[in-house]
Amino acid sequence: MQSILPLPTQPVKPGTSTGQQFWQSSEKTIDSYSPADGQLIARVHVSSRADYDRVVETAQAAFQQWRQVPAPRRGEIVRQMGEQFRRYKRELGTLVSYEMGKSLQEGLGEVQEIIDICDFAVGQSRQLYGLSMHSERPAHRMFEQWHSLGVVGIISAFNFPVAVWSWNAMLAWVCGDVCIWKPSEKTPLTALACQQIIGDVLRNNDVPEGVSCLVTGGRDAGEWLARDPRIALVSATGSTRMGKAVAEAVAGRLGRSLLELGGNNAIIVSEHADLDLAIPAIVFGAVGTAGQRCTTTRRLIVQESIYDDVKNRLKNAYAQLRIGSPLDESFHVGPLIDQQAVKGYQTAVNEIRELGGRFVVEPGLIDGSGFESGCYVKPCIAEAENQWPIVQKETFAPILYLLKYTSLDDAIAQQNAVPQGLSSAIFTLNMREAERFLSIAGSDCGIANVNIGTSGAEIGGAFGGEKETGGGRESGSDAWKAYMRRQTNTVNYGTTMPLAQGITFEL
Ligand code: UN1
Repeated sequence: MQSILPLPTQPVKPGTSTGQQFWQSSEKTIDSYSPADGQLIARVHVSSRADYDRVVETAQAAFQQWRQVPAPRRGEIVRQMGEQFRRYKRELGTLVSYEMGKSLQEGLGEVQEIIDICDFAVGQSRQLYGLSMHSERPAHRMFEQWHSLGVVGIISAFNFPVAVWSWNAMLAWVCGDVCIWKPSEKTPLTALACQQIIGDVLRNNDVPEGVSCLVTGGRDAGEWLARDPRIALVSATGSTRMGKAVAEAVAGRLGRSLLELGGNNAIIVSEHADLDLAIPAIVFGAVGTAGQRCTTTRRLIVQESIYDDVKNRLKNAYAQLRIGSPLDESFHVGPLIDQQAVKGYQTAVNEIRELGGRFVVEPGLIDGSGFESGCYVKPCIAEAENQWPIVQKETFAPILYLLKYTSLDDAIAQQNAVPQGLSSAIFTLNMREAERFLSIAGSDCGIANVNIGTSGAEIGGAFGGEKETGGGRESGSDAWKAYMRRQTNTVNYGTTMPLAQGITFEL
């Protein structure tokens, strides 16, 4: 079958940003298959350890220059990158959809997130503020400054193959850092495309080689970054298992890590909810990106008096879902990333049945014409119990668990009783319920919404979560601080030498 995009015919090589793909990459390649149609769409060279070391050395040298470029000037370069992403939005969005399998609309939405974070970062480049304090000593000035950190390693996941990189990279760049990106081995081509898209901007502005680098590979390459003391910050997005390995390795050298890991996100539906708002939010949250967002709605905690009504409405809504090629905009749901993910879905379904879970909307694999990749599954809904081990886990698939509650306290307790703490939501028109959910006695997640689903966060807020989600915050608000080092400065402009805490030290 003919590819739908002009894709490379030769294996492509990673390296640094300006198109000089000169690395002696190993002969090993990653084969990227589209889950949409099962086609091999690219072979990408895997970086060898020698390539990696050369990338880090180039990045370190680039940092010495880049950190001296005034931050607003770095912002101007990021602004130009945003323009490039606007220009190539359709092409990149289509490639994201084809390589990763999310619907074209969501692929375009992902590129929109890149554009938005570019805009955000441009503004931020003029707002890298430090505080000033009043010194306790006369004729002293005390203040803080934020300095660039160094080389930032970015490990990203297949499900948001380009946006998550940009949340990290765009902020890191305005902060004066340089970046080495290790994309998921499941989506290497979208990463190469991003490097190409920004390549002209880097070249036209004489940005030093090594400000934006790419290394490709699997676990090895991630471990190199995690163990390498030359990497000042490792920002990792992915499974909790991967995050723990990264956190341990980085902590072992007292480095910094920023972790954005698994979620097990719930929506509480109160008897005071407007169900016309709730149902579409639940369905998009549960089946969008085929249940492979870290913000996917996995648990629905419904007040018992409206439980049957919600169940029936969801059944009706799921009956209308159209599953098929992500590139065809008439479909709502695309495939899972690969057949391994399909196995994960099947294992979870079996476990639910063994525990006595009842499917309200039946699961299943889809085959036949148009589904040759073997990656398409039916979104399903199971009546389950919160404490079941399978419900406690993040299964990256469109499986929604229906849970029941009596009092709001009970609902909040269930919502919090999982190891993860990324996103959460309540649907209610009752002000007391909403405020209680947002209070210290409410949701324990990094994101808590009222009358909005769990997924689809805007880039302007800090993104991330608590507990096994890893505690990191990316994207908006003051997440930029993670990419800089703080320095406290005290200057004595007087003629005496007073000590702090009133200590006298006579000579
Ligand atoms: C992720 O799934 O890793 O909030 C990121 C959302 C998107 C980002 C998800 N803006 O669903």
